[in-house]
Amino acid sequence: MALREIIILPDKRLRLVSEPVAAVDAEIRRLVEDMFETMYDAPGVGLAAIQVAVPKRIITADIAKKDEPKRPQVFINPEILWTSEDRASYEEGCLSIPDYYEEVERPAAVKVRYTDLAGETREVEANGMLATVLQHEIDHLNGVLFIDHLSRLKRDRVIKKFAKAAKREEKD
Ligand code: GNR
Ligand code: NI
Repeated sequence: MALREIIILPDKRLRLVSEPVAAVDAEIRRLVEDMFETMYDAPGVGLAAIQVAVPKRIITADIAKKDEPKRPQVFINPEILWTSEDRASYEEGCLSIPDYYEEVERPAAVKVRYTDLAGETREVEANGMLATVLQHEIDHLNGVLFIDHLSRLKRDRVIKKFAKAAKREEKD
């Protein structure tokens, strides 16, 4: 197992559309292990492979509370089959946009088809936190960030702030 570096804004790779996984082999299993280690270390409740610079359609998640046993979940090649009409609002954050949080409204429930670590096709109907996290992570697989769901003013402000921070880093 190994920690991998999480890429942050304005890294252009966050805008890539990730490629489907052809087969769940040893390399994919190693990547998933590293993603869990990186996600728990961060800590975060979800992680998309592109956040560790691998443009493959893989998500790890664990929405268990701190005082509960770990509940690791892996979603490979996830597809949203259905979204509810009713919506829910959560304060979202992203490990690739550190220390920035905003309310985002999304469908309250989703049905997702995915492949598990054994290579089996499965379906899950999620609501609450898991529904939000799945949508946030599937967005990452399509090069979409949660700030894309905010007003242009808010989004441009955040992008500008991270662009400036990167420039300062360059000079140091
Ligand atoms: O750790 C995370 N918390 C979170 C909170 C609300 C909605 C989505 C998330 S996902 C985020 C980790 C992350 O950046 N995943 O891509
Ligand atoms: Ni994120």
